[in-house]
Amino acid sequence: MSTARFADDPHRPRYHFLPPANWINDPNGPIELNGEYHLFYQHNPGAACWGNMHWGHAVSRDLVRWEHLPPALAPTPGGPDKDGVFSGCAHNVAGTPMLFYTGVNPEAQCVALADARMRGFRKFEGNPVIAAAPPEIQGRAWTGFRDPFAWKEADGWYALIGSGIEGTGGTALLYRSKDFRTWEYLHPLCIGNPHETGTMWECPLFFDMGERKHLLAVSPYARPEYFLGAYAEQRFSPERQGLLDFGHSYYAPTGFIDAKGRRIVWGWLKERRNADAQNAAGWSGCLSLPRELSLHPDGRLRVRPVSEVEHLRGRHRHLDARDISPGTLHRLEGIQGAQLEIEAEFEILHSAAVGLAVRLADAGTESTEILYRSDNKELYVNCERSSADPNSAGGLDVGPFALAKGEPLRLRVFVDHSAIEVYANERACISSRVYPTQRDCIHVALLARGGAAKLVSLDAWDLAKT
Ligand code: DQQ
Repeated sequence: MSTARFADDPHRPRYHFLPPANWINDPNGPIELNGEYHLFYQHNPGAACWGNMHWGHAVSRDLVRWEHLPPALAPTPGGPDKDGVFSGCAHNVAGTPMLFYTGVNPEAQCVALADARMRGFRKFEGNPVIAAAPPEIQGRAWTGFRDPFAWKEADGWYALIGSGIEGTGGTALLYRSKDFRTWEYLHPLCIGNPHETGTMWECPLFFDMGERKHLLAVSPYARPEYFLGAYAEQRFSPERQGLLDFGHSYYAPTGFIDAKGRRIVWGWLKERRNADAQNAAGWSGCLSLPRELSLHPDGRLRVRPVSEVEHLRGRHRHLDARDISPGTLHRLEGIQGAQLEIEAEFEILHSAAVGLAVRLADAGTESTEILYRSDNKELYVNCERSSADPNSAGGLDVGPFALAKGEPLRLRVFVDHSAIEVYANERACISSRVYPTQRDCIHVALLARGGAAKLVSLDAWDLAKT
């Protein structure tokens, strides 16, 4: 389908992944097969709102340029997925690529088999492969049963299914299989604190991170949380915890381990404008850039865009060191655009807050500020003044972030029309959505508050449309 009708849309992202039209939510089943990356996603092919869930499908050789293929899975009338093909994963099972997903009403787990090139799909005649959750978990009712995430161990396949225990906490139920078709329930992998991570975990993701650590990420109807910890005897003991992204737009991340051993994850970047605006636009949602997760030497989670994102870089500009006096915006005359990557390093010096403004209007009336606050140890994207349109929510995307003494602030910022992604020192991320009303919201500025800071260097690139 041609996307020509969106050519003048000022808000549609140009290098973030999204379908040719209509609705996208969760990424599903990323997999590398025969040198190609396949990405699936929750898709409503008929409207720019959630409903009639299909698995959309795209293929790429470099994780950034995608060719759209016909949807891989659609609801089958009368089948266990008649009311929607919900989220899941994909694996190569003894030479047969297989999709593992949830059918709904009631929630049941299903599989589909693909041809060797992953261009044709056929649902397994024995579906559902897991007809129902255990009647109760630890003597209590469960809160949901969906979004299988599988991996292989020496003795066979394991899978987590997102769930929760009423009055107790969110959980991921662990299953085991030899053939991906017959699954045996084991037990909850771990159970969360209901006050921190609710009583339902959607879209569990579980990676062996090396260094004898595993990562569990879950989407608890709030910003996705990750746990790093030890996995032994089929139980997981969290040791560290954090938000995968501080942005309120980021949800339902999933990922896979590619042939190079990289743990690669996408999340859904939800819209922040009302349903009428989404319908009028003819599209809704996009995915984050593919992010590589690994461990810093000190054991903290390291997050950065995959290196292939650099393939998008076009015209480059560089700025040398300069002081940033407090209280005024220092507009960067040579650097303008709505489709940019900016890499900047700052010394905090005496400032209480330092960072950048992007999507800044000529007259300064609309602006999105990306700031590190050394006074209260926070990183944030302030969207309160991003748009004069009352139908788009502003909001503050903020999370805890502290620099060590003398450590510079290293920001990597991706501006893609309405999609903004910020990476700080490869250990914190913020995704936001902004809808400036003025076409001249293309400026970039430096800013400091409460004292002077210093720009050590800044590089900016125009990024190509994919
Ligand atoms: N989205 C899917 C579900 C999942 C939720 C439905 C998370 O499978 O739990 O579109 O956004």
